[in-house]
Amino acid sequence: MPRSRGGGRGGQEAGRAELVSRSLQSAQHCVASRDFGTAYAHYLLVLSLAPELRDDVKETFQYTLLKWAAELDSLNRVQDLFGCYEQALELFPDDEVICNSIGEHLFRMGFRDEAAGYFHKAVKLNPDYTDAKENFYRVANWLVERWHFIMLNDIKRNMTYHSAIQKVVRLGCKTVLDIGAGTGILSMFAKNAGAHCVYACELSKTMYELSRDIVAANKMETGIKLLHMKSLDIDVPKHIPERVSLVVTETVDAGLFGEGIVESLIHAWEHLLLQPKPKGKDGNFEEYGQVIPAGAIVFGMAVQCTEIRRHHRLGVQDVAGVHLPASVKFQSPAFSSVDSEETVEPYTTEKMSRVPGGYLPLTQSFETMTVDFNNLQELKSLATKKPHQISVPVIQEGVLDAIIVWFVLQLDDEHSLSTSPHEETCWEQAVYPVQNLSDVSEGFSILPIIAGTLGLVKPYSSVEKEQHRLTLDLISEANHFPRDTLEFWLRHVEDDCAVLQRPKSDKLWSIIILDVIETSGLIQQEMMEKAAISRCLLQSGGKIFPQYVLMLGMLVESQTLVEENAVQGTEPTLGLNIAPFINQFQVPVRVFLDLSTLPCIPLSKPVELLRLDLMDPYLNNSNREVKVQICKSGQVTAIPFWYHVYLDEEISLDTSSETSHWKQAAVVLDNPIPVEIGQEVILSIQHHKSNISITVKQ
Ligand code: 44T
Repeated sequence: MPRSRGGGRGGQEAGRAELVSRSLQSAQHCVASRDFGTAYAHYLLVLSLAPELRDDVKETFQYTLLKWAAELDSLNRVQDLFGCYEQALELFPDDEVICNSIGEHLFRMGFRDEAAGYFHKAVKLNPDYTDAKENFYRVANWLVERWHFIMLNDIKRNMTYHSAIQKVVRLGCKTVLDIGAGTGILSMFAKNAGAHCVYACELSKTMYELSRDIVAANKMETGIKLLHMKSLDIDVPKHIPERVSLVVTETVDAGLFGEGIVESLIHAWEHLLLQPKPKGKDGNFEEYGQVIPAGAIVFGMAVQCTEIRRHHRLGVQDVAGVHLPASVKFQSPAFSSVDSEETVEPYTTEKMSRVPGGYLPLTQSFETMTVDFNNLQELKSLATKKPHQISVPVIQEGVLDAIIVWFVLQLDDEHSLSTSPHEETCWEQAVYPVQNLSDVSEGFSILPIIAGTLGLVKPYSSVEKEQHRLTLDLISEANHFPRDTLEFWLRHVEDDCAVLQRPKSDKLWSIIILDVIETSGLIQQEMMEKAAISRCLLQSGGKIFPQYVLMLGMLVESQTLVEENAVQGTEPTLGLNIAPFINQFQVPVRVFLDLSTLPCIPLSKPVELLRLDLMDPYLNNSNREVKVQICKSGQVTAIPFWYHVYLDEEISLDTSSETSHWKQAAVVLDNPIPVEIGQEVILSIQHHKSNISITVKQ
């Protein structure tokens, strides 16, 4: 055969080798000349022709991919960007760097759940990969919400559900559907009580996968059929073979209805449950359908509460000499549902027993409504019910700030759970603020206007949303600010670099104000990196506000923090093995803490943990040890921390002050450390870029 025609195996092989080697060379050449797009294409060719080179080229391929992705990102070529990642994942399906990087892009684009999934995958692939871990901790709260830990640790709630389920299963309800299974705990109660068939549905992918592991670990995978779906999409006999005699569910939020329990149960009665038992008729439990919980009573109470007022009402008309005109409406998130995409509930939630400053009841508690979950007609009429009025006598003079709402969940006629603020319970209450003003969304700042009032300054501001810019324009106008005094640039979510840029007209900045601490109590992501860029954009003698930040902390014993952080062994879950699975989603730092009302015993005085200097990087030390004097014997379980933000040498803000908008955060230890009065404990503070870790040296 004529070789020159490329026929024959040897010839093909040689041709392939030649092409691979040339493409590889081109790829390397392109990387060197920073043409990452072309390099990436060459690598794809190399890898498709010579998969055996996978391990050799992995590192440069990754580098090329990340560079090319960054370029596509800045060009806003989103589809190409994710196309690339998809290809890359096909070639390297178990690559933690690629997963983490996809997560970062998704996160910046606002897809937090999806991002969280990729960070979780990256951490699973490599538990020591610090970047992915940091990212994971920031989003774990979205994947598995913190209340899972709190509810699973609530032994009273678990026992009450357990008894109620056991009772009806023993009476004959042998086919069970668990709506909103979460970890699968109620399904396992039903199975253990003797149910023949248990079906469980769960909407969240993460929770569904977790429940599969948990059910298997408890050796019930053959008895419980898990479905990753919304109950409303379940069809008999497609997904479950028969109608069931019992539905168990705890798909209720602090306001009872926020998880859609009424809609789910209407659907369940119409399509998934056996017919209800006619009144007065006894008979076999297996022939009829019923629901646990059987019903609920909803209560309300009018309260005065300065903390709620502070969050939902603008208490001032002037801020540092800037007048806020009435035409500017600051809306609380609880009332912004009209034009936003997601349906937002008209309430927020609060654990009233722990609200800073407490609250004053202005009325007695009153019943607002009752619901019978075993009555389809009633459920249906509820879904279309008109609002009604109730009048309630005032028993205490005061300012009406909110109506707080809770409920008693009647599992059956002997078992009930209350979410009342007086109850020792894991539940928060629903808060319906009476005022719909204020609680301006994060990222909105009138600092540039304040700066503008101080004299001959030309403030520039980065604004996150067009709406914010319009609002600043309105406020400027009301304060008789010449229109062109203030200049803005819109900050694009994907484009972080644009936040810090050179001034348009002038040479360099004289003051740069950085937002350094999040409301959650954490340091802003990349804060030190932004400070470093800012230093390069300052004119000589220019200043960064704040100049430096002190981080303070103390050692405490707090059972509450421990229980809110991780499921504590098998005891609270009545012997079921759930803790090690859900605890994978535990995070080492608890955020949005109210230190002033946290149940805890201080074991030390506050100490300075770290100084972060934004103006002078040489004053920062990356790792240090701090000695802490123990002033009371006990078990150290947590290290709450907060900040003193020094705008300059004299003027500072304390983020633990009760009048600040900041909450606090705390490191929660995996294992408590026993300490004696007089002892010294050494804390090791590691600080890398803007990520800080605090550990106790043993
Ligand atoms: N909130 C408690 C409990 N689901 C909410 O995906 C108490 C809140 C709480 N699955 C502070 C404190 C506390 N079909 O995993 C979730 C959810 C799932 C469904 C399938 C459906 N129709 C649904 C509806 C919901 O059910 C699980 C539980 S629902 C939420 C419980 C400590 N804030």
